[in-house]
Amino acid sequence: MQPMVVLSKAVGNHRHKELCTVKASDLFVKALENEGVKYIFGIPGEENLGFLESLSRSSIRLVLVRHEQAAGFMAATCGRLTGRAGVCLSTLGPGATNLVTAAAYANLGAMPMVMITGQKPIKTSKQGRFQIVDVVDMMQPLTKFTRQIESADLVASSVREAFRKAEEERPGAVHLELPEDIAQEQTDVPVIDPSFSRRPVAEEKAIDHAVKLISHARHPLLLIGAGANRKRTSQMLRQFVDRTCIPFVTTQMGKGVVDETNQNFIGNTALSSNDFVHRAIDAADVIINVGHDAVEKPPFFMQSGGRRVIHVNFTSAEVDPVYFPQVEVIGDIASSIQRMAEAMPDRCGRDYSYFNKVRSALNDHIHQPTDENRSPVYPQRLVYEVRAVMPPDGIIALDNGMYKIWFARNYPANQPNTVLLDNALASMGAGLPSAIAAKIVNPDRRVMAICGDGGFLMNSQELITAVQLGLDLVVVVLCDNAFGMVKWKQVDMAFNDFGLDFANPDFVKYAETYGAIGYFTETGAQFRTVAEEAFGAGGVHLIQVPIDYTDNHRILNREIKELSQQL
Ligand SMILES: Cc1ncc(C[n+]2csc(CCOP(=O)(O)OP(=O)(O)O)c2C)c(N)n1
Ligand SMILES: [Mg+2]
Repeated sequence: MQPMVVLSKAVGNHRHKELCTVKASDLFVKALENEGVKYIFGIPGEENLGFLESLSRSSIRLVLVRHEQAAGFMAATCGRLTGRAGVCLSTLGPGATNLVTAAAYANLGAMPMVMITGQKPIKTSKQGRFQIVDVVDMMQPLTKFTRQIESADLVASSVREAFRKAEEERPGAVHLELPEDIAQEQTDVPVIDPSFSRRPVAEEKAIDHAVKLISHARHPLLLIGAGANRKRTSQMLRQFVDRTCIPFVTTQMGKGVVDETNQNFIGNTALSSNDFVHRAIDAADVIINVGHDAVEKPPFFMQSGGRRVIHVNFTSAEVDPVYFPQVEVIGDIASSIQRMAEAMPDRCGRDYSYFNKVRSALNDHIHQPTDENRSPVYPQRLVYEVRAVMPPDGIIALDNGMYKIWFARNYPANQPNTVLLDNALASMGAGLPSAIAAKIVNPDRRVMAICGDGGFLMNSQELITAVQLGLDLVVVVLCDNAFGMVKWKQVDMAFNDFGLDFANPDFVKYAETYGAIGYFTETGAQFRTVAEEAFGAGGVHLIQVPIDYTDNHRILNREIKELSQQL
């Protein structure tokens, strides 16, 4: 940072007062440093040049990308992984419009993110309406907070407020617009430090009520959703499971909060209905629903007079026709869970034989096709091989496609945030950028991006960003030459096969033109060898894997339904 400019100004009574003033963009960057920001992802434009110059003298690292949408996905992923808002930067107009998908991704996915966009001078402009769109208004439905900074004196409070809003429950996206002329103004308003604050905790009576209900239940079930994936909750939930022996189920975005190889894990609600796990949900008389987030497809449907539901979350339940919990424990989740565990009598003696039956039927079904070495590769086999290659703390970052269901259902996650998937906006194109961000945040852990051939090409340009950053990254591209997931739905809805097939480039050569190393693997066994080699060698590697989706419909829509009904 540039030293503060010290101006000596004469004041009315002729005494001299020392005033410290600083350029607004310098102060902005200082405020970001004060919030603990380490990286800014983005593409600057002419209107950000003052800000960029301030940034060049800061401790913050600029990660230059090739599309603003990717910058937003990266910033959101930083927020998701750290709990502190990730930051992205773009110019006005077209740069800002490129950020909107990422804004929706962060806001729906509860990932704290601050977007900073430039703007033409607001006091005088000689360029008419060139490139001008109302970015502040455009961001309104996609953010928790969107503001133009109209004066240098508002920089400090605006930045603090933006971070406060982005990070507090429920986290999400915020936006600040810094116009070119304001960035150059001077101000003497200093940065504001983040306050010391703790989340409020649940009322004792609510805890008592929940404990009573669970204690009288014969078949209680714990459901871990997206909102449970926060710092400290993981440890408390594990202790809760160990102490009470209550079986648990995860939603797609609740994966890994508690180790899914734990003997009390029953399954994931990757499919909306008719899977083995839904039989366990049907059999439960009380569901302890932790971190329920209405943004995920409902993991179960309530019916009046049916099983009781205890809603444990930071905020109260959004009621709809299929969700109207009878008891709510509202406050910091970690604290609630810890207090509930302490107040519960040790009840490992309950009869969980039916849940155990569900678990072993699911496990058999998951493991049965893993020795299937066909080419193209069976998705179940691929999931198995990826799990074998990834250590417990390894991170897989999924794009959006058919394989996401297979990974959510069949890949046991060991630790929180080791399966980065988006079951909120469910946008294609986020797999590679989120893997890049995960590797930047966790340089010592294995990170693998897993993308479909459609989704990969939506942000494949970021391969060059990964190469330039010198990252060690393995990118898997699953090729069915189609928008496979939509095809799967098309079959299920008995529509004709139409409009979803495409041609692919040669991904091995494609990777090579970026300075990455490309491979083509035909079988699951080959995949494991190549992936191990790629991680061992370091650098950016792309593995093209032909994938066999021909049995998706039969297995996911029929076989699983029939088998689970027999339980
Ligand atoms: C940005 C965006 N566009 C469209 C969709 C709708 N969509 C969901 S999955 C999918 C197909 C994905 O194809 P691909 O990446 O090849 O993965 P596959 O399902 O074939 O494995 C589409 C088009 C979406 N989710 N996001
Ligand atoms: Mg595809």
